[in-house]
Amino acid sequence: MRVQIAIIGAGPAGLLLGQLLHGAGISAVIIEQRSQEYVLGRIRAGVLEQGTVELMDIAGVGGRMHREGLVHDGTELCFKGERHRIDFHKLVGKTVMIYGQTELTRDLMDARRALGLPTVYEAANVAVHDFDTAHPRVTYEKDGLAHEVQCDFIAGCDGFHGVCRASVPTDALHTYERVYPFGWLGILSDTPPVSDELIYVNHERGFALCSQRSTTRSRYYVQCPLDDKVENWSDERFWDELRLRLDREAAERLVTGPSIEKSIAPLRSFVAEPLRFGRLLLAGDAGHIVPPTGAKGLNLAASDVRFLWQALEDHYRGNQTALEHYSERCLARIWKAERFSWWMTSLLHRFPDNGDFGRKIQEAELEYLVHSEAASTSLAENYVGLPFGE
Ligand code: FAS
Ligand code: PHB
Repeated sequence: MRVQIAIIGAGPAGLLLGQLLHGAGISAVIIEQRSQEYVLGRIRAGVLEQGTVELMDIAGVGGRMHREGLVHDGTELCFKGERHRIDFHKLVGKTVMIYGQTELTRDLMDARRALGLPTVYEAANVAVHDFDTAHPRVTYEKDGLAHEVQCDFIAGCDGFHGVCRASVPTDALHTYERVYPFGWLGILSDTPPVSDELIYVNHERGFALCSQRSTTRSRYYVQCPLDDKVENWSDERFWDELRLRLDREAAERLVTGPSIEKSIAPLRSFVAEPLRFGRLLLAGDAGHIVPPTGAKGLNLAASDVRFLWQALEDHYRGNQTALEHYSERCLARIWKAERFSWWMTSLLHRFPDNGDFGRKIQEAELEYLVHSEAASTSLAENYVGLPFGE
């Protein structure tokens, strides 16, 4: 097979890039190691920045998102048993969209299928070759048969554990990493959300987050030890622990029910530099990871894709500037999101080594944050997504 772009990975980054390239008349194939059902079964992000919403509209797949997504004007911070609202719309004139990553991925998969665009699921032994030449190749096996794709560029959208970044010579890559000493235990339930907007909780027992997927489906998280096991958590134990971390009003309002998904995710900050190696370009989790506290992971993937789509479109029009600056443009935005995600995580979680002093500093910062318009505005402009030009 020969295409202009070989995209590795059918997560949000790969699918969104494929849709945008199609709109620009650029041929691409997506090669994914898992089945569609497996990809859709992963329960992940829930908050879309306006930039991501706009990109879905440009890609022509925003219809259901606008019909079923929930627009939120703000969020709440809960500490010392009290909730404080941060009003995004009043402070920075922007909002966020609550629409699960699963639904966004489903919309992109459905659109790709309807257009009959080439997508290989359950590809085995995917490998990338010769990306330091003008003739990169991808090989894979499907149903026991070997296949090869010749292309102009390879888009590495294969996530943190993918093959693309792993194929780059280690001396060509510099990585930065911080692993956090706790995880998030998440539960999905068909119960009405406890509040109209999200609630981020700083509590002596640990962080908690009340999120949602719709008016009838909720997503909750509690901070748990890194070595904890999901088998240790019955639904009842989860609900009891969540209640202990909520303010009184939310604890009384909480509607519990059977979990339809329950899992523990580790938290890390990670960045690989640069993001381009000849004809291989990394986008999304393949190049960086953020702790989900700032709701940035999916949105960063979308902003990388925006830059990559523009760079590839310009390349085929004979202008190489955006391609030559792809990595630095992405990284300028990535590092600001990494900082915000690290800051939100540091502010809201219990760190084993922080001690009483660390706890008092967190409380002082939260008090300052909710009583200073300047501090609240800073949180708001980062949470809704910084402008692309910056
Ligand atoms: P993805 O990892 O989504 O997709 C990569 C794709 O590449 C996968 O389908 C994978 O199967 C495929 N792949 C991997 N190796 C391959 C190979 N060798 N060959 C072919 N295909 C290969 N973000 C938030 O904003 N909020 C959250 O609450 C949140 N929660 C998360 C919870 C968990 C457990 C995880 C892991 C991440 C979470 N994230 C969250 C971040 C997440 O949403 C990512 O940012 C988002 O999925 C990034 O999308 P992609 O870059 O497309 O990577
Ligand atoms: C989610 O709904 O899964 C979610 C929302 C906001 C976050 C993290 C996760 O910061």
